Amino acid sequence: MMNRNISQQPTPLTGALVGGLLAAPLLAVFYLAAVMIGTPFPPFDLFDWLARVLPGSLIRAGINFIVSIIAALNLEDTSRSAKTAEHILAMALVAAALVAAGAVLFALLRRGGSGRLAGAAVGLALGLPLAALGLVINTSASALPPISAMWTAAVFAAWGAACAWIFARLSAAPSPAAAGTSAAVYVLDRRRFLIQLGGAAATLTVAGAGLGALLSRPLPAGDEPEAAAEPGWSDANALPNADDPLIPAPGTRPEFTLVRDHYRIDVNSLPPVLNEDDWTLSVFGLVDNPLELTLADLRGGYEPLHQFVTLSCISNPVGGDLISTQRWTGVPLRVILDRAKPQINGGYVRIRSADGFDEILPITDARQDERIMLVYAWDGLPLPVGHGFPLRIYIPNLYGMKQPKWIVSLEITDRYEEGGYWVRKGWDEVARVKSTAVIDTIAGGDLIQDGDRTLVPVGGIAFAGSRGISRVEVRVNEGEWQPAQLRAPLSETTWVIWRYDWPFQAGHYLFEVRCVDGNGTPQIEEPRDVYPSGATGLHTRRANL
Ligand SMILES: Nc1nc2c(c(=O)[nH]1)N[C@H]1C(S)=C(S)[C@@H](COP(=O)(O)O)O[C@H]1N2
Ligand SMILES: [Mo]
Repeated sequence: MMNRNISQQPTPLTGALVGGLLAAPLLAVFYLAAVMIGTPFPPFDLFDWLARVLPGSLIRAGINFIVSIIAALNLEDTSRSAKTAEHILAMALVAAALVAAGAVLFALLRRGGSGRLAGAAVGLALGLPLAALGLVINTSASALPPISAMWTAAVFAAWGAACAWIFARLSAAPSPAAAGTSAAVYVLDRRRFLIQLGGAAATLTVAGAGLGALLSRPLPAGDEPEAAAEPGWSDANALPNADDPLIPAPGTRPEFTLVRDHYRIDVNSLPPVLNEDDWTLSVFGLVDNPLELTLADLRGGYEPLHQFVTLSCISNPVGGDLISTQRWTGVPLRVILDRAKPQINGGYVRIRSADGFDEILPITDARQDERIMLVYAWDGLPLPVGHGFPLRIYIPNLYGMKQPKWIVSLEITDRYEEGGYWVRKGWDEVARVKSTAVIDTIAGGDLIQDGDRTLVPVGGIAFAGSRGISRVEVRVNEGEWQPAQLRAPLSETTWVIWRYDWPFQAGHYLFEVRCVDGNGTPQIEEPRDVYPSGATGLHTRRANL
């Protein structure tokens, strides 16, 4: 036994550094295994679990924080950028936990005891809960659950053992060459070792992550259509309003959103991957005829209903990009309910999803509104994984938060008990779409000569759920409100494209837009935040013409 002063032993601070250095290769190894053998990526499981158990106010603050950064950085695609930010946050969280664990481990080791064992124990203290979380919450991994759990625990144990080995290496007497020389040399040796360690960790990380990216595609983002080779409905068909003479102002967003461009919002780091072969829709509860329907039953057994649908997230700010329009195909919920034969007239359908998400819908809504449907296709193709494969619901007039994806069951019940996932976190129980109009473009580069007048095309969208839009008005520099022209919408439940050709005069201008819904109700002009009921207010844009 060497007689060594405890002050020569690495401190908890060094432990924090070592723990953090080794966090990077640990993440890389998890990533590599995730893309190669389909094991879970534990940071995402931790993040998804936190998203479910933390109070709504905290989640909201987090989302606001991410969205404001995305806005400040002027990033293009909010839902994709937000997901990336969440992924980075998830990894940072685990890295921070490993920094703390490294400090704890070194503090323990300074007190003596078996290094490797203590290392593995501290590693497992993190690894075992994360392995358990993976078993409970992960819906995207394809590896067998026991293998996934053992893998997660083993990698964390290995991290701890490696930290302990480094502690021992740092505590060891200086090399023979340095023996007998000053403490400064000893410190230097330590420093060199730590730098080498950093280099090795970086190399391992880059190699692991690079290999993962090379060998396989990156972790599925979930928004790529499965059968990208297959043409969609819109590749072969004209849109129903193709002959409308009103051409959108140049720069207006596409009226029909490509599937790959559709915004995507859900509470999962990676979308649940459900296998068509072992998926069924269970319809149970207060019914005479419980059902277990396969996807083939739903596709083949009922007359398909096609609807053009604009879906908006309740978190979409006025003028935001969390709103898209697609062609949805499915079976009216009423038809399925009729087959299941509810034993009650009133009551509710509790819709449950593979990711633990849920919502509740009055049965009378489904009975009265044939447009409420169980959806299995977008643009004539199976739903992409990220958008709810194999089954989601469409409920006109409501924000996306009320419309579960990845549905696994419908329970017919006479008890409301509590609202759905986001309602329990404080969002509006009804979540009816607020009427809003948005200026997409003031096309100063596309001036129109109209006799002796020059016009600037101004245009955008207006949306009021299934209430439709009857009027859009624009005003410039707080002058008179002027009516815009409306293009025929793709359906009664989609957004409307509007256009206003403004008589051009050079200068600096403020453009504002507002709308009136199909019932004649004007939009709310007062600016309100997205929380709790959806954003309201006038959309404005400045232009230097
Ligand atoms: N199972 C499940 N369904 C869900 C969600 C979810 O997190 N899990 N998010 C909802 C929200 S908040 C919105 S806005 C829409 C978005 O659908 P999209 O991603 O296909 O655009 O899905 C809804 N359905
Ligand atoms: Mo949403």
